[in-house]
Amino acid sequence: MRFIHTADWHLGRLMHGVRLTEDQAYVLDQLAALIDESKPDAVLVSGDVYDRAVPPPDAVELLDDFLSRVVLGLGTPVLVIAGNHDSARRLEFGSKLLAEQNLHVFGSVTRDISPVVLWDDAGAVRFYAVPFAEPSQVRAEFSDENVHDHNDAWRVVRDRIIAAGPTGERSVIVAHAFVSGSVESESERPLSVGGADRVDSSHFACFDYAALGHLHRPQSTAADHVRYAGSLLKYSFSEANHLKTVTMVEMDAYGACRIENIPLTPLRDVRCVSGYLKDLLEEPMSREDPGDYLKITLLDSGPVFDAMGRLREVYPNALHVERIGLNPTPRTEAAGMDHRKLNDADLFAAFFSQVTGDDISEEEAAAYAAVVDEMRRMERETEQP
Ligand SMILES: [Mn+2]
Repeated sequence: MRFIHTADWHLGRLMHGVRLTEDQAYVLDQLAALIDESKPDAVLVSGDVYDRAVPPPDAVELLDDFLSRVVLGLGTPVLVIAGNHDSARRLEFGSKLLAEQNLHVFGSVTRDISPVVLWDDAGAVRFYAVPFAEPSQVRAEFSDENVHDHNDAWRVVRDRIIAAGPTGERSVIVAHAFVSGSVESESERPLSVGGADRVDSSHFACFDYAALGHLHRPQSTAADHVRYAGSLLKYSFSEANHLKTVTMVEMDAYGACRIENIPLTPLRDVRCVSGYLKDLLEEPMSREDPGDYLKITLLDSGPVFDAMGRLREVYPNALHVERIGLNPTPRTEAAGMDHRKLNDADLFAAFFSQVTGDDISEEEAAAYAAVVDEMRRMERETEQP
């Protein structure tokens, strides 16, 4: 059994105000060509298909086009789950009809987790596709009052799958979750505030392969077969040194997996460069790719007039210019940090201490986390009347 695992496409995403649809279409073309060439038995998309609950029309068109080419044109079954960026209800529209064509879309978590079963010469492989869900949704759906966080939710889901499935058959789980010990990037939106989103790798290691989504750096976690495919593209400058890949998995008759990472070549790379303005303008550091998405750090200490305007004449996709050596003396520890690198809770703690003159207490931080989680939950529920 051969399948391709990919995740975190974030179709419709903006990076520093620039829409990435053209870049996404460019790599999806390569993925379609790879599917055509390698003829996998299935393609797994582990959530965050879209960047937001109501994606822009060109992103919807791009997904429609890609899925039609693969499912109808190439006859390859595709399994898609919703991630935390997707609207479960919108994504699952028409899913019963689409399943007839071998496009299996899972939007909302359900009590009955029935697998998509595919066959090879050695028998059946059961693919359990579990979309992202809030702990409160799992608590209600599974009528289990003991579900308080994501780890509890996954324990219940895993136990249900294992209890219902036959033993001895090969199985794959498709999931969108944050496995403890894995490495984050800057472009992921926390699943909940304050670390309550981490789940134990053991919930996934018991399957022959775990096709994970959520974290944008391609990585195996805990074991080779528990894997994040990583995002389709670099979605922040913190990912400039990532090699984005899709994962090709070859499963043998006993469920052992051989994993190969296949790089996709972006239309424009995401890079960080630094230098003096004069040098950058007169001797472009990378004449070969001046159209890449760039973060430029200027080393000049004196005043610089219209740095971005002048840089863009040479580097049309310069997205961010940073000056070092110009930062005012920070008043507090957090004020000296780059606010884009702080998470919600740290940002609020910095704001709190600036307004009150005191550091935030543990109780106050916990109260803040509870309010934000509740707010996010309500947002999702209004999404899903
Ligand atoms: Mn994501």
